[in-house]
Amino acid sequence: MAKLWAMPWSFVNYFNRAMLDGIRPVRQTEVTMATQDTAAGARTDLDAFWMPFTANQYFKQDPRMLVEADGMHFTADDGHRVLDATAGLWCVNAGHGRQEITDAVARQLGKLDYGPTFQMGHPLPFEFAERLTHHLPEGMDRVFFTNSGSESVDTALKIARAYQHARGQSGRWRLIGRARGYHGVNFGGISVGGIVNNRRLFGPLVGGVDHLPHTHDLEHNAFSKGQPEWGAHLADELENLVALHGADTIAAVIVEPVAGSTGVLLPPKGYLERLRAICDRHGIVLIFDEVITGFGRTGTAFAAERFGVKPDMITMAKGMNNGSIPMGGVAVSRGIYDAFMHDRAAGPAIELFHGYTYSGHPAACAAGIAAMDIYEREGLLTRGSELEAHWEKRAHELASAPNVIDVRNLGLIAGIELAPRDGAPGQRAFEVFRRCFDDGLLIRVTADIIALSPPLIVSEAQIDEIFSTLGNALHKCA
Ligand code: PXG
Repeated sequence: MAKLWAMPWSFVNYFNRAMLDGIRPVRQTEVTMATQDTAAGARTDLDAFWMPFTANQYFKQDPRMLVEADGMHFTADDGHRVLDATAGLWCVNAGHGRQEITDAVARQLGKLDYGPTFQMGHPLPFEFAERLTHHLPEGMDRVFFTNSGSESVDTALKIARAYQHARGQSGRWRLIGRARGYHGVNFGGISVGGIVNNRRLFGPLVGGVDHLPHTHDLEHNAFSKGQPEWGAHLADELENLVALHGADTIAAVIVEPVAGSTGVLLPPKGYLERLRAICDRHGIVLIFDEVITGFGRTGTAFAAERFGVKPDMITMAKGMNNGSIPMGGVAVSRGIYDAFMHDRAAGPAIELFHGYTYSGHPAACAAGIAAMDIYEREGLLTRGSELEAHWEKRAHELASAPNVIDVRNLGLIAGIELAPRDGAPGQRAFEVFRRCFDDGLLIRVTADIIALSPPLIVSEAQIDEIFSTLGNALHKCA
């Protein structure tokens, strides 16, 4: 059975490690937190906000504060501009400060600020769901709204189990995830997820979960341009899990088509196709977690299209409304939806006991419709494929930079893996991150892996700037 991949220096605890490893030792007495100038000039104490996935104590002594954003840039509180090579956290696909989105949200809040969607409706989620179907794989034309990627994942897992029940297969409740998978932070997501530090302190997780092995192996697929040649056979591990548990106990498999948070892992050629075939053979629902790959990141609207593999459900969030208002969603195939909707004579009986107060929030939907207008008008959902050759060429020029042990890329995503410093894993990449930030470039680091995912409006000149600033930082931090 697949062992969960232990990722001790994932971004999950990365900053704590950096602290322990002595980048900047923290004395507890120093931790009377800094105050910070706000844009308005008032001083704000930093204590009250418990920051997510952050070494709070470390950060609050020496905060990096972003106060404005426009197009491809953030502006920090000291006035220096930072080129955003991460689209925020993989979400601002159309670039920052899009006036159209701002106006749509303001208009909507003025007209209908909130409207329930439980046994009631308002027009926006119907319109937005319909718009989304234009970009989803054919037949995946029913959308459940949530407020985040984590909620989308837990929603999809619940729908999968309930669907199996609805079609008379209530013995199918097992869920299969993958080592190194990141599916958000709720109990379902961390259960199918495969990042040890996200799971280990939280007690018993969702039962009936197993994991496939991940597909990353530098011995076989280092310096891949696009999908690696090696690794399709790793999908066959699903057959072993079927043999072990019995297909009639398995509800669903969930994978990220391209794994992001764990450090950009690309699907080997043929791998997703094999997963699809095995799921089909055994009546297992296949869920693609497209929270980061959705909305143009891989050069098509969804990675399902890029890889030519149609799942049964797609989870989404982030780029859905350009990161402007918390929102997520789950697209399901017509077959799954119809399994719940078979009895028109049921009257006001609820088909699925699940939903959120803010499912289909008017402002989030208005932002989403405006984002779709921009994506479609500016061709952003396919711009990644136009820029991919240039992006790939520049990314792979870093192969000869100090300590680089892998460069991998697909669409407008790149992962650059560094050899860890002896006895101080994660430290080198964190130094590169700090150096880049000071030099005006925002990157993400996960352990010793640098992840790049700029807004899809990035120009070729800005791509050059990203890789030359990063290249310089790699030399300086050698
Ligand atoms: N699924 C996937 C595949 C994700 O990447 C989530 C679910 C959870 O989404 P929410 O909206 O609940 O955060 C994610 C989130 C990073 C990074 O730097 C990635 C995520 C979040 C924050 C940072 O790689 N992905």
